[in-house]
Amino acid sequence: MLQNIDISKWTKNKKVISWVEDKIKLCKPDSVHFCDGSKEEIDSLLKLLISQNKVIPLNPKKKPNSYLFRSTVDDVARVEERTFICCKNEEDAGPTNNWKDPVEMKNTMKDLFSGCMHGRVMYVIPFCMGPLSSDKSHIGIEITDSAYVVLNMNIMTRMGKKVMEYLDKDIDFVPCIHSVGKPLKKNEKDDLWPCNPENKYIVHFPEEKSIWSFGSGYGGNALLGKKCFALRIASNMAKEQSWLAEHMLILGITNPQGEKKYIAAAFPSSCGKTNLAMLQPKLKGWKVECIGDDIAWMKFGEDGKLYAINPEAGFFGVAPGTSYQTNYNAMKSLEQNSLFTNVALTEEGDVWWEKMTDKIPDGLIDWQGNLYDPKSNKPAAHANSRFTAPISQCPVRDLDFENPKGVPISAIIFGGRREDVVPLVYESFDWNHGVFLGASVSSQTTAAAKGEIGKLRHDPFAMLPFCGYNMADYFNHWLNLQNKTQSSKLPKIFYVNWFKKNENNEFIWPGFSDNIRVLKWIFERVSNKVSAKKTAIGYIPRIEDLDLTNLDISKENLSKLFEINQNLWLQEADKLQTYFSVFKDKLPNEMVNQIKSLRDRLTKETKCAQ
Ligand code: OXD
Ligand code: MN
Repeated sequence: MLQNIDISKWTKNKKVISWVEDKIKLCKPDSVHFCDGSKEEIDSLLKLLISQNKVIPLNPKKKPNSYLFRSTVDDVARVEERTFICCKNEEDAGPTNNWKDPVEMKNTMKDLFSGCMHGRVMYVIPFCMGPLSSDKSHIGIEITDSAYVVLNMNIMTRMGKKVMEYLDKDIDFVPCIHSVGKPLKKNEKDDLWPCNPENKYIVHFPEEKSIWSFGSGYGGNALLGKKCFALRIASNMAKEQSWLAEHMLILGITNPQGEKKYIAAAFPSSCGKTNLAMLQPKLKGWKVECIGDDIAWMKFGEDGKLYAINPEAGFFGVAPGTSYQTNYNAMKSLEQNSLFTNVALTEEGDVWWEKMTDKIPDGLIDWQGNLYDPKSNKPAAHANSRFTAPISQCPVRDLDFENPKGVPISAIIFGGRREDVVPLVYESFDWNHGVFLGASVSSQTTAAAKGEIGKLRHDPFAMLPFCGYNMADYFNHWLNLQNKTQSSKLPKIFYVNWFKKNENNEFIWPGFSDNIRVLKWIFERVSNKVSAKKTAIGYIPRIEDLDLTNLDISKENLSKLFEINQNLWLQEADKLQTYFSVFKDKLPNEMVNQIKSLRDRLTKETKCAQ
């Protein structure tokens, strides 16, 4: 039994002291470790994990200071059906979230966490989401019994000693507690990837702004700074304080004349945010630089513009599909000091995943640790396998990444994975219409969350799994932002779809580096340099304004890319109306008006696209 831990030696913040004391009493760990984020600390954790066979060091000649973890088969993705928003009124969580009464859920949590760290070390991780000196940043403390979480949080957040001076100043913090949910009896041998698949709970208390996560050691379920704090809890903070916490990448784009603009873009999980955030432009003279690939916090500056920071410090990217051809900068970012989860291992002690190279290396070990049989029809790396790499290693990291002011956002892009209906790019008529475009995002599902893959689902603002309150109130929050500033200061809103297919089931648009052609049009639209064609769904590019230099694309494919099929769009409007009906009378009237206007425009304009 653990006794006499003097937490006041670690911090003077009374709220922190009593919270940590309380959690020690509840979880009953064998020991407590206050993380300082030093290299020595990280090295000794790795040494411990290596001695326990819980991690595989990669060949330092291939991937210096990098490590491979393998989870169990039942702990490979976010678990949306086990994710809960616990506020007093069920209506405040809304129909798209799983709601539970906070008092009941707190009791359930206390029961589960009681003694859950027996035989384990409790790690206490102070962390900052966003640059340390920024007034847009927020602090959290994660208590966890997983060393894997500590190692990942060390890359994904600013953590350890550097956060303590802020905590000591009595700054408020978001308390986050996590356990793999597998207490050890005396002399019981630990699992290589301890977890408790039958009892997973990812729980948020938005009113008190706290997070409790139990049973899973994986990604967004366990690294609580990411989806739980930076999106679900932060979206509540943002609603209360008139800012935005969004599932968006942030990139800087510079034209050949040296003018620079910043763009934020929201796509559902595993739809190419990381690729877009650091793309290598095909067009000469254009440059893209990366601020972030997953989350944006945007607050109004004194000049009335929206300024964005990336609350994270690392990439927790989907590995399969990433290659030097498709995302050179991501590959460079993960060449060293990186962690890998559920990827395959080569004979040389390097990592591999599907589409990294054309040829599958011989003698691969798959993500479950077995010799890989390429004829098995199974992937060698899990479809949701990940790399964790520091943003500081990204060759195109934007110089303003650490700027405490953030960067001014000129355009916001929404998008999804749609084989048909939705054109390559279109622009909203105004802010209300832009909010409607965000609300109408739908996409085919991917392996990022447990469940069926390839099914079309509505995912408003790509925030369906991440909005920590009633989505209808969230639509309203977005609509109301226009009252906080002049409309000329607000970003313009666009919608893109890289995934349209032709009759032969082939992708029409090459995507990746060629997406610069679309970004260029957006850049020129926000600079008022090009006009556009008005259609029933929004403004689309005039073909002569889309830079197609050196792109081999047929006329038929091009017109398919921008086709606006009246019938399909009317069906789209019907589906959206049915989807919106789940919000009942909470749905802002403006959304109803937008559907009606869309229908009116579609029926008036018989021929929109050509
Ligand atoms: C992620 C996700 O991990 O969206 O970023 O699932
Ligand atoms: Mn994401």
